[in-house]
Amino acid sequence: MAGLGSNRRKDLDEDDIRIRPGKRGSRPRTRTRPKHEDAREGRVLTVDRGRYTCLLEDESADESPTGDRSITAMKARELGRKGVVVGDRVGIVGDLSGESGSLARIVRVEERRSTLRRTADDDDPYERIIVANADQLAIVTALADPEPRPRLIDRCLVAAYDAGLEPLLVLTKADLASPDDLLAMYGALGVEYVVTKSESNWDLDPIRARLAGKTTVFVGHSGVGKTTLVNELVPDHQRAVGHVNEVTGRGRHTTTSALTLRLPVFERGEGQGWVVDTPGVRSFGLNHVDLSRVINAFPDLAAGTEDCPRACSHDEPDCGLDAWVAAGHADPARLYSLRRLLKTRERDEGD
Ligand SMILES: Nc1nc2c(ncn2[C@@H]2O[C@H](COP(=O)(O)OP(=O)(O)OP(=O)(O)O)[C@@H](O)[C@H]2O)c(=O)[nH]1
Ligand SMILES: [Mg+2]
Ligand SMILES: [Zn+2]
Repeated sequence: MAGLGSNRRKDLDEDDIRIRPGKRGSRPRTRTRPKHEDAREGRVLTVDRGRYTCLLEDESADESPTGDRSITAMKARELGRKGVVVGDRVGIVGDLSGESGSLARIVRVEERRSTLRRTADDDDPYERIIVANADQLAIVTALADPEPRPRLIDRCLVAAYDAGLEPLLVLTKADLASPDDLLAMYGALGVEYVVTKSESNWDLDPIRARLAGKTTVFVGHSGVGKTTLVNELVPDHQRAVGHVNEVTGRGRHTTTSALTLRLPVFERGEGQGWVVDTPGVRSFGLNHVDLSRVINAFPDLAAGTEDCPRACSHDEPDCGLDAWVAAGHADPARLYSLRRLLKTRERDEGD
């Protein structure tokens, strides 16, 4: 609601309109307001100053949905302070025509399957939910220009494991540098990866295969090429791309809001995929993350924690994992990688 004057807000708020005396104004509230059983389900595509762009999916659609409608909605007062974020499934009532100037109301937020959160840095108590209901986190890293920063990759991995999202390493700008060093660093973690380079005829099949049937959030520093890639994957929708400053090696934060786009279906039978392009981040604060959950992403090591002391951090002298690995039950490189991730909150290599 920020940024809207109170007069304007009144004009746009259907709740206000409803209680004004008028032709239909004396209708008892209980008849129109109970559980909103008539609410249509929509998907929040993007949020801009209290306005939510929501997609009402064509329920009859199969192979190539054509009846989708994108509408603008606001949060109904009854939702109070409950946040609505990109990716939320919401119940919407009111004017669902999608005509310009129309405004519907979000009356319900469905339970989230997943939430990807971050704090601006580790000292920041204020955590933001970046996206709800995603399946996969694409950690987008340029191989050069800007230089890869493994600290951010590690932090994003921890955030993905914490949120229960599958991580996917997307290494861009392979025309400028080789991916070998980075891949060696992440090999033991077994993280899925794709390597891309922009050229007149991109080979997008490997990344499309990884995105099919999932909702994937693209995160990474500014200038790594998130939007360039998303534009290529969703050619009908072109967002602005920036350029990387030659002096600082940084992008210019060209993208300023998260936006969900539907991927075209390329092969029959392939599930529908969605991508969420997000603004570049300088760092990925992990204040909210419970590090004891990270081990759950390492089943080969989690099986060896029985002899650990209570509340073991798995990065201390008595940790049972050293013996587990020494006995040949798991690859020492995996333990090394896990410990690097567990330390990522303390490591300060600058960003
Ligand atoms: N050489 C090369 N340049 C690329 C490649 N992909 C993207 N770029 C360039 O990198 C610059 C930044 O790209 P964007 O797509 O705007 O980067 P972004 O990650 O969306 O940046 P923010 O929106 O600021 O977070 C643009 O000038 C792109 O043309 C690539 O594979 N190779
Ligand atoms: Mg961008
Ligand atoms: Zn331990």
